[in-house]
Amino acid sequence: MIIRHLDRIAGTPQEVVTPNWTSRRLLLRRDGMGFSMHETFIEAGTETFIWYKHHLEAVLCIEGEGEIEEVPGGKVHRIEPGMLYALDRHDRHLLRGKTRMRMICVFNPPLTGREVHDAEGVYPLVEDEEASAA
Ligand code: 9YT
Repeated sequence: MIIRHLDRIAGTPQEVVTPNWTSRRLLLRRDGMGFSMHETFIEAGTETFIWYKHHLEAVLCIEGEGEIEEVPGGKVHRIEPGMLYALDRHDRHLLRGKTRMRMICVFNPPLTGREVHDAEGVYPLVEDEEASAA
């Protein structure tokens, strides 16, 4: 059995901080579960273009408000606590945080933990002055 706690992931390599989002990886490929599981915070006022070409992802909003826009197509869906979106077709999308959103994300196949630094389909459009790798 694997036991993890979010409080013990903050400040470790399993926490990735970028101008638009912060993600804490609860489970990764090496855990052997067949999926990875993340807590991701989307910062207020940010817009991020995301395309997971090689992964399926489901995202459940726990806190906060925002929206997801389908690309192409432009259809916009409101994100609020309880809303889930599943990218079953590797859907390209724009993710916008109106307030800071707390999301629980699951990936199949699981992330190894290195993809984000290789910009695995995540391209921030809005960045702070101190932009870092995303
Ligand atoms: C909301 C969302 O797409 N989260 C993805 C997880 C994050 N990009 C990570 O852990 O790398």
